[in-house]
Amino acid sequence: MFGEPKVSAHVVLVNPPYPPEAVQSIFLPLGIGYLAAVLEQNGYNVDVVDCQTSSLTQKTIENKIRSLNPDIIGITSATVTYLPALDVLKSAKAAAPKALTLMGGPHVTVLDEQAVTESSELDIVVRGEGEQTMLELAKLVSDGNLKNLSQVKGITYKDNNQIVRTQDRPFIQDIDSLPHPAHHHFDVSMYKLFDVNYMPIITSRGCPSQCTFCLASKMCGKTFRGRSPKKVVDELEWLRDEYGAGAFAFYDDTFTFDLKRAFDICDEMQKRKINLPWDCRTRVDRVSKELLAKLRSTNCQLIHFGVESGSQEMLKVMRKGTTVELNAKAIKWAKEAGISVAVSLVIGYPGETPEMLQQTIDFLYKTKPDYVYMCEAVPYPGTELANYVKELGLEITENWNQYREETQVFTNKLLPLEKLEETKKAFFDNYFSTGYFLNKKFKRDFYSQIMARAALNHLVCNNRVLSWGFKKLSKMRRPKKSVGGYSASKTEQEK
Ligand code: B12
Ligand code: SF4
Repeated sequence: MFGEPKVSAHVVLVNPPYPPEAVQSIFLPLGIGYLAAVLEQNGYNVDVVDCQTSSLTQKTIENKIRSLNPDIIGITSATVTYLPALDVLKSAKAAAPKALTLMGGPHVTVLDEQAVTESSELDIVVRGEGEQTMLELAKLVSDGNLKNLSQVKGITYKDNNQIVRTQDRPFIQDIDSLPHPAHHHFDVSMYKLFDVNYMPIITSRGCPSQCTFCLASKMCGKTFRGRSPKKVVDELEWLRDEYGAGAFAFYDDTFTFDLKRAFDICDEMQKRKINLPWDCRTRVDRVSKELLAKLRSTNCQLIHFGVESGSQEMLKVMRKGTTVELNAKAIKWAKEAGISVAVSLVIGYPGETPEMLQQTIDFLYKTKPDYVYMCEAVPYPGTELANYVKELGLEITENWNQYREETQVFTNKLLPLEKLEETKKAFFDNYFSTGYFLNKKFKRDFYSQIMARAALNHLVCNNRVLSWGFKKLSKMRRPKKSVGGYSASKTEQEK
């Protein structure tokens, strides 16, 4: 059904563009990196098209795919990149009509049936972790044996207008068995920040927590699967030696979930003299004073805590399993250990009132984190929050392009959008002061420079003269994209 038998299928993996209205936050896509790596390890020929670092039009994507002439085209997508991914599929299928088209990632893992139904160009959705499934599909295509599709776990496809959903694929138990992601397919200089190669790494998969707004456990399971400290530090060394890494972003859901493993990784980093700056993300109930001191001793300069709210009631509704007190304590401990703290917050959650939001603002003034992400509560498909919003009958958009942290996609009558935006703006106007900017600027370390840049962006946007001068300057440079997830706010982007 999908082309001639091949000795070894040629696979093209595509990272779709963001919708034009979204913050263009670029990062090295680890999912594609892992898929490319396992394919190459098994002898397949792989090309990668990253539409986020290069401004490709539909036509250029089509031409590129035509020239590559693949047997399989695999596209990744989150909810925000789903519609652009469908557009890419159209071009891809026009360029290579016989190629088997696949889509994976968090959006289609949940809305798999909808995806194969609404897109005639999409042959198969790959649900959840994709490495093994990708290999099995590449093998079937290579052998010209697609009639055995139903044997492949973790996929959804249409067969004679009937949707077939094979059984879920179990998560990979030994994630140490995975190769390093195939970074050679990317121009790593595109992800530089302040001339530093800021390289991502994931050292574990799975999150046992069940926060209502998060899809992590649906993607990677409820069981924490950690890589061994030796393998983790092998990858850090490789990133430093092969890619000139100058700083590392540990993108695990909860890097310190297993405290002992976190200590052991630090020991291994010390033993092998990896002393580059790094940051990680974790929960406030998975750190101790001792651990924070240990992280700092290996040059951890920034820790991101999922604080979510300054209202105990909201933390309970979000099933965060933490307390306001614990949040404050963890921030204090990290700062005492000499680690900068970034906190992420979920605002506009159903049931949140202006008073509760004010509790969050008060919490920030009291605990003084070094950086703040205020993310709108976005009901991503598959989350408990999405079900809750539906149950409450709240008005919600299904324009997936809007599903990003700076956009409100449902109406919270208790906390109207104007009030939310006004509170948020007032907070950032105060927080990103000239004093904040100078303080970070003079610290000179890598992460302080990122924070100083964010403050400067905010200050410039709030000042008409500076803003005019900046626009003139930026027209002379290439368009600015944010890197590594440190996005500018919506207001900054729009001005
Ligand atoms: C790290 C991370 C980031 C990093 C990116 C790091 C990186 N270099 O890749 C940063 C901070 C930049 C980031 C940004 C955003 N993120 Co994020 N992120 C994560 C996190 C914690 C881990 C993702 C990851 O790298 N996993 C490891 C890799 C190996 O897995 P993967 O990418 O999922 O790919 C695997 C499978 O999905 C599948 N697969 C994926 N694509 C394809 C394609 C094919 C063809 C096949 C066969 C298989 C396949 O196989 C891959 C290998 O197993 C997840 C939570 C989670 N645990 O999933 C959230 C998560 C993915 N992020 C989320 C969101 C919302 C965002 C943002 C939209 C936030 C925003 N700005 O508004 C942005 C935009 C992301 C984008 N462009 O797609 C949501 C997505 C929900 C959704 N339905 O869209 C998640 C699930 C968290 C949540 N809130 O629930 N993120
Ligand atoms: S928000 Fe963090 S702790 Fe909560 S489920 Fe998601 S990854 Fe786990």
